Parts: sequence; structure tokens; C-alpha cells
Amino acid sequence: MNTHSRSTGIALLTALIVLAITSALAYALSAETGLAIRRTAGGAAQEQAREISAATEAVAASLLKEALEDPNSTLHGAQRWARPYGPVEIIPGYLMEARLDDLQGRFNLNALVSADGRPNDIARRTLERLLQNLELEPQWAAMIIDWIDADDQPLDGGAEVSRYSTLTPGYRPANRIITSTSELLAIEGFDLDRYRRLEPHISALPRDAGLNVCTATGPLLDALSGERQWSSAADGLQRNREAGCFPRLEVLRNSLRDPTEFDALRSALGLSERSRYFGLFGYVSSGRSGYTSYSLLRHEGPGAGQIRVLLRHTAP
Ligand SMILES: [Ca+2]
Repeated sequence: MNTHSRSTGIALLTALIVLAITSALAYALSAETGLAIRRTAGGAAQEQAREISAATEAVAASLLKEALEDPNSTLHGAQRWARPYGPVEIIPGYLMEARLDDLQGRFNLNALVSADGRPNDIARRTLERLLQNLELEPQWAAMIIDWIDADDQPLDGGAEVSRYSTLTPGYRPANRIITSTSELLAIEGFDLDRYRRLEPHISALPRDAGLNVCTATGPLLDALSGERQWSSAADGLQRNREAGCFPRLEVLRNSLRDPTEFDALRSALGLSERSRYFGLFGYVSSGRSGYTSYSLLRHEGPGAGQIRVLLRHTAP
């Protein structure tokens, strides 16, 4: 993109955000009418930062609806929603930055266990390959399946309550789908270094969320194709993605070590060229204080439809 259209884009986004903040503040002020002002200056700054974060959700929603309006279009990283925003001084004294992440460009850990409670073998093999591509031990796949599946029967290489209860202090595996990838840190031996390496490539979404090949990370594409071809040519992947969805499903099919496996892979992992689940990461700073926010967003179609906030974490 040229400099002119980039700066026009930023100016437009800034205008949208300022509008959203103005509306949020107007609402907050009207809600406070008649109440005594009792906040400390720090509390007021934090409240303002929180309102700015809420406003970013409204802006993110409008960008996502724009990208998803045409039900036949692909969802990819060359669209406006994918551009990191800021840091920009959004109102005097407040810097804001935000980015949206397509969570379906990651491997969904909850896809490891099928609706009938049995391990999804294709998903397991994909995770094992992903772990190997990241130079992690493939055995973690069995440990993660046992953590998620409802039964107490350990897989070969896995661990269930019989093992966790012997630890000090003892505890039980979740035995249900997980809502945050950070739950992996509760798995015996899965340390922070391993988590940091794996985290950019995984998500914890509803089992049937699907995987968008247009935004999948290089190591994850390699895990799908069974060949180390995407992450070893990261620059080429990046360049191809500047023009739109890449690889298309057809291209991925032809990249498989065995293309006849494509249909099984597609159905086991819900391969597609669109997404519904997004993570919005925001950071607002004012002076020496900062405020982070994370929102899990889901697009509900058809067409532009609605963006629903499924959960929101905020922290000073
Ligand atoms: Ca289990």
C-alpha cells in the first residue's frame, strides 16, 4: 500500500475511534448525572482508558463487518481489519494501540477431541507435526488430549487424574474443552518456554470453529501439508498474502504430501477461507500508567451481520 492510502486509512480510523469514544463518554456522563464525582485522578484516568478500550471494540466490529459483508469473499490479512493501529494520541494525553488477530489462523486445541468424546486422529497428527515444526516434543499432543477429553483413561504418552493426583499439591485435569490456551501451563511439565513458543499458533475456540488457511501461520500450514515448505519460505508466503487469500484451499490441496488426504483433513479441521472468531488486543497509556485489554469477538452472519463480544479481560 502506498503512503497516501495508509495515512488516509489511519486518519479514517482515528476519526471512527474518536467518534466511538465521544459516544461512550457521552453515555458515561449522562449515566453519571446527579452522582457526586468521587474518583481519584488515577481512577479517572483508568476509567477513561477503559472507555477508549470499549470504543476500540466498536471500531474493530465495523472493520470486521466490512470484511465479512460479502458471504462469498475470503477473510485474509491484506484487509483493513488486519492492520495494527497506532500508537496514536487518541485524545490529549492518551496513546492507544490495537490489533486484531484471526484466531482461526491458529490450531484450535478443542478440535483434538470429537463431539463423541474420542480423539480426532487427524487433529492429533496435525498438532504433533506443529509441535515438531516448532522443535517441541510431539508427545505433548497426547498430554493435551487427556487434559481435554472427558475420560480418565490415559493415552499412550498422556496423563490423567491417576498421575495429577500424585503431584504436590494434587489436582485433576480439566476433562472438558478449554477456554484459554494458558490452561496448558497446568499440564505437568509444560513450562513457560514451551508455552511461549507454541502460543502464537494455537487457540481455544468452540470445537467446530474451523481453520482459515488464508491466515494460518507458516508452521501450521507445514503441519497441514506434512512438508516443511511454508515456514521455510516465510518471505514468499508474506508476499503472496499481500494480494489476498493465500494459499487458497486448492493450492493447499496440491501442496499436500498426499493430496488424496485433503477431504479428510478439510472435514476433520474445518478448513475454510473465512473466519468468525477474532482476538482484539488493545493498549492505552497515559503518562506512566498503562492499561491492556483483550476481547474475544465472534462474527454472526449472514452478510455484515453482528459482532458479538464473547469475553473481555482488562488489566491496569
Ligand atoms: Ca481426560
